[in-house]
Amino acid sequence: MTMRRARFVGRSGLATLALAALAGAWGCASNEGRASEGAEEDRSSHEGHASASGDREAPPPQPTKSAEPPPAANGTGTIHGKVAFTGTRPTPTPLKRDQDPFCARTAMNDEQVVVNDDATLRNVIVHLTKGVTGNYPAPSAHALVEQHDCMYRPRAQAIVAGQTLEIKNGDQTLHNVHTYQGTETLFNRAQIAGSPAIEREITDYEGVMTLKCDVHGWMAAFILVSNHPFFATTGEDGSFTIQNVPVGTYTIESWHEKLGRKTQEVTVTRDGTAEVNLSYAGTESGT
Ligand SMILES: [Cu+2]
Repeated sequence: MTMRRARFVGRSGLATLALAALAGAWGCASNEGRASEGAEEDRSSHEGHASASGDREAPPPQPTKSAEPPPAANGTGTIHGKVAFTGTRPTPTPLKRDQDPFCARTAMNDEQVVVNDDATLRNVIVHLTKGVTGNYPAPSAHALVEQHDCMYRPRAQAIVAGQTLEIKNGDQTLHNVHTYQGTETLFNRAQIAGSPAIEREITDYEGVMTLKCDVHGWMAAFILVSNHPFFATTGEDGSFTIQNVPVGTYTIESWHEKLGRKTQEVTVTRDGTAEVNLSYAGTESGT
C-alpha cells in the first residue's frame, strides 16, 4: 500500500499566507490563540506550521476575494459509476459484543467487507488522484462521525484537508476515540455518554485516517483526507457520483479498507457525465 503523508501547509495556511503577502503584514498570520487539546495524546502540536486547529473563537484571517483560489468544485462535468463485487459473498459474521451490556443489546455483523444485494461493494471511497489542478479550500461544514449502537457511522468517508471533523457519541456507554494517521496517533480521547462532540481540524495530512475505539475492538472508521473535493463513497447500491468536475483527464482511484485500491483513467467533458465501473473480486488485499 502507499500511504502518502505530505507535510504541506494546510489550505487555510496557504490562504493566510496569501493574505499576509497581499497586506504586507506578516504579523497577522500568527497562530496565536491555537487551542490547546488538553491532556489528550497529540503528536501534532510540534508541527508549528499547522493552522489554528480547533480554534473556533479566533479563526485566522480570511483571504480577501482577490486572494481566493479558484472557487471550489466549479467544473461542469460529472463522474458516475458503480463498484461491483464479483467474488463469493462473505458469510455474515456476528460481532462478539458481550463485554459491554449496552453494545450487547444490539446484534451487529462484522462490516469489513459489505456486499450489497445487487452484488456491489459498500464503503468504497472513490476519488481523483492525478490531474486535479488548483486549490480547493475546505468547506466550512463539519464532517461528522457518530458513534451509534457501538459502531462508527459512517464507516468510510472522505473530507477535504482543513475541514473540521466532528465526532459524536450518541450511545449510553463510554467510547474512546483513538485516531491514527498511518501508524501515528493523531489524538486519543475518551468520550463518556452525553459528553460534547469532539471537534478537530484536520490540516496537515494526505492519506487515510483510521478511527478505532480502545474500549470496543470491533469499532473502526476510515477517513480519506483529500486536497480537493472530488470524491464520493459507495453506499447501499454501490454507486458513486462526483459532481462539478472540471474538464480534464484524471486518474480515479477506489479505496477499500480490506481490498485496497484500484485505478482507472477517466476523461471529463464539459457538461458531460463520464461512466466509470470498478470491480473487486474479493481476493485482493491492501489498504
Ligand atoms: Cu467504543
